[in-house]
Amino acid sequence: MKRLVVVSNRVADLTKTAQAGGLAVGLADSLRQRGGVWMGWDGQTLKYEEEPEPRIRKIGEVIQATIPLTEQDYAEYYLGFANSVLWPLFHYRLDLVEYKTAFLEGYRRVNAKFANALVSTLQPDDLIWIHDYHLIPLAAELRQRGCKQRIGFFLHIPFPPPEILAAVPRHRWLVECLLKFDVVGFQTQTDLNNLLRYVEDHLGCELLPDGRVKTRERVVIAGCYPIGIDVDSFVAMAEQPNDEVQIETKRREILGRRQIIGVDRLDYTKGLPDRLRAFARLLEMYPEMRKSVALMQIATPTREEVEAYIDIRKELEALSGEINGRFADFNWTPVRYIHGTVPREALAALYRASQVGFVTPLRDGMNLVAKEYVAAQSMDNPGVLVLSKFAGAAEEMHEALIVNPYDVDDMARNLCRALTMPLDERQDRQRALMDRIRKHDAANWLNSFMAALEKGEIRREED
Ligand code: GDG
Repeated sequence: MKRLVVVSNRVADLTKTAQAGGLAVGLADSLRQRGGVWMGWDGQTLKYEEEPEPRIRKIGEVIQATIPLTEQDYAEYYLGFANSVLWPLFHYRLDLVEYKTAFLEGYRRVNAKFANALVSTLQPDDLIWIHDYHLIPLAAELRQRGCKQRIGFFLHIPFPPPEILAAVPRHRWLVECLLKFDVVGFQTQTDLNNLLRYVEDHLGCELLPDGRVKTRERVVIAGCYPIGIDVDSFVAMAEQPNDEVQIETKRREILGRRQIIGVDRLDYTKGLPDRLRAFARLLEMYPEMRKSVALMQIATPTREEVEAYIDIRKELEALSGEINGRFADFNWTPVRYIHGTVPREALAALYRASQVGFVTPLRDGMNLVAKEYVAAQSMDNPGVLVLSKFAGAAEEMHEALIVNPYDVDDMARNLCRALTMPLDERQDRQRALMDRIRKHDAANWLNSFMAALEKGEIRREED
């Protein structure tokens, strides 16, 4: 078996078995089994003139290679081009893009640093798999350094339509960089179609009947590989009794109250303000729901140095205060807003104890929370997933109640429908959703991408 070399902005902590997020778990498991290399930034910022050698650690069969960045790299590459240009742009938020030439320079510089660090560790037969928007130019940098290995790329976030992409300077260069990979993977058919439209209209590439893209120099596999979760391990976690959650659930049961749950990184793409407004609208439109339901919103802090993230935090704190001020009673708090991180086991138990999973991003690559919520439900009495049509997950999870995250009334109506749905309908939907998330689980994601990278296999849509 060929050695797998994974590169991502940050590396997962392989000494821990329980990690947050499907990417870390899926990749860590696979790397542990087949052995390989994982390279990324170590999270440190240091002052240095000459690029330091990567720090190598061997954990079981996995070699971890990490490099530090300078303060300037962190500001221009990470906070700058990656998170103030590409993140908002790829989520269709042109209004939040803050472009500076220095950001682009920092982005190219750090990708060159990654290439320098990586090239010395590579073997001729390696398969290289690069992850996410931070590292789009990395294949181009590696090719310049003579790399002939097969290199794949997976984009975890959406890929925007050409009309939006064209708003950022050097958009053509970005897409040309993508075409230096052998395999380019997206979460959904919509993202893939956006790329295909760009390469055909702006770069004059030929789209071959089998789905590959022919450029002047090479043929690239562009495909859709929806990411999934490790369903069984999540089911097992949700079935583990969690004392604190159980006590809280009993209390709610005695009072005859239901719970709606939202779990997100505190990001402006996740549609949190309108989610809270939709909950308030539910209480307005259906007064009988007052005191019989509460919203628990867990919002995990993230990228707190970027201006737009400071704004969204303030907005949410004000909104939850406002809703509670307006509707709360001495013995009922409608919104429980938690600005923090909850342990993964508690999260699974909370999903299971909630009658509605409320997932309403304005735009999302996939959204693993939607899949985790379904995996955590019991078949005896499952909850209902209310899901934004703009989450990548909506392309597969048709049996959720699909909503428009910009339409507060639509969300409120669907919350009411979820809270009053008969048991047999909930069970039918749960069965179908479970089948779907099992079919598109973490192992399937990994194997289908690896088949393309290793053997050049092309994924058919019905796979
Ligand atoms: C990107 C794309 C794509 C959240 N809060 C806590 C916590 N989490 C965990 C969730 C879930 C993960 O973090 C979030 O994953 P998502 O997929 O929902 O969203 P992003 O972080 O934006 O991920 C996304 C994903 O990459 C994978 O390709 O699906 O579209 O944006 O696993 O459970 N975990 C714990 N405590 C928390 O408070 N333990």
